[in-house]
Amino acid sequence: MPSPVAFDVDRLRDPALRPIAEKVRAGERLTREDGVALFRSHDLFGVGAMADAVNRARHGDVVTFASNQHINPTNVCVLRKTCAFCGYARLPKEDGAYRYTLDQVLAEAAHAADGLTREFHIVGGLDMQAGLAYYDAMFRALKANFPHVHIKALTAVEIAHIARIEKMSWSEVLVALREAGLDTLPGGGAETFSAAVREQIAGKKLGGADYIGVHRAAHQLGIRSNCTMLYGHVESFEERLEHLQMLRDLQDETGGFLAYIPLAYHPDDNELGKRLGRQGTSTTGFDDLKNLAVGRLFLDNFAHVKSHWIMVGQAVSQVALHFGVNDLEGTVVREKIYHAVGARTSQSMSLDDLLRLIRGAGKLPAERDSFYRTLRTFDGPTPAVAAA
Ligand code: V47
Ligand code: SF4
Repeated sequence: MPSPVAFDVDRLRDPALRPIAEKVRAGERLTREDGVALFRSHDLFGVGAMADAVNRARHGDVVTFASNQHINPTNVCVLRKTCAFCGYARLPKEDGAYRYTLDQVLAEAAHAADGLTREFHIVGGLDMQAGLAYYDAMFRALKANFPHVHIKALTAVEIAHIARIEKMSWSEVLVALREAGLDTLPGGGAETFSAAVREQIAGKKLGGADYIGVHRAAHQLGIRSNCTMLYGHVESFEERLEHLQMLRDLQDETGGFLAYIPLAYHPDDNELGKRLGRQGTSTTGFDDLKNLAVGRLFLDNFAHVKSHWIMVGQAVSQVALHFGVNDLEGTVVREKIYHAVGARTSQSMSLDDLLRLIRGAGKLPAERDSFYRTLRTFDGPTPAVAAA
């Protein structure tokens, strides 16, 4: 349950937020209706100030990041025609389709030889040729070559896909992959859980209840995971809260989630963007900050809320550090999935740039491992904004 938090209710401009702020102050859990009211309010600073108070009570001024490397081993996906928001997947014979060999994965992973990379984030398509043996061999080889690097790999949707093609249960697949080197699961594949939304944007994809089921199975085996929500497409505020409620309920049950990451929908180069006539118009800064702040306030049983600067840009991510966010997606090397759908941000950020961004917000950067244990802090004066 949340703890009481010092907060000056007089800072709010929107009277509708007052009863919610009283709950935040008293350490009372917010209802779905409260969550919808937070989304409806135009008092962004009021919502942000509440999220900031809750975040500071947990983490003070510390902002964490992990040095990670994204590897996307295959873009071949059986759902290519049905996930309307995806610009990354290809059918097996389509132009641009690829599936890495083990050597290609190792060549890509070779960046980690610098000793700085601490995590491989490995996700790809639902490829009929990428079953248990493919990932088993990959994880074993990565662990043999880079024993110090954590493997965060395969979304719930990919776990369920491997289970289906191998005729195994989710838990059997998870146990086998853990044997091979899997450490944690990333949060992708959640999209928006509402059946009505899924029907419109990802009709054939694993449903919300099953996404939760795979994460429950992982948590029961002691495998921690992240979770996400894709927002800014066709979903309503009520549907966002339905989604957040399912995440909060599982966290109450297992405590297995490490972090929540809202993902801003990018409308370029995908069917959904064309259908909605939204190409070239990504989510607004207002909605990006709201999603992060509401995540912090509603998911009171989550320690970490992460902003993904590749999706919302470095500027919004920096401001988000005062809207409830305590973690930034790290010094990612070669991101592909969002750059296939119009993300204009850089594909990686250097350590220096990340430190500058965090310090420029008056925060204290700390490099963490994949379980959020601090690895190193960065002492020294915080540069003034003008010099940052
Ligand atoms: O599930 C696909 C999203 C997700 C688009 O766990 C899109 O630490 C926006 O979940 N616009 C996968 N998003 C990535 C993901 C993730 C990223 C960073 C860190 C972690 C973590 C997880 O990418 C997919 C989907 O929701 N995605 N297409 C698009 N057009
Ligand atoms: Fe395949 Fe994932 Fe893209 Fe859907 S979002 S088409 S499951 S790669």
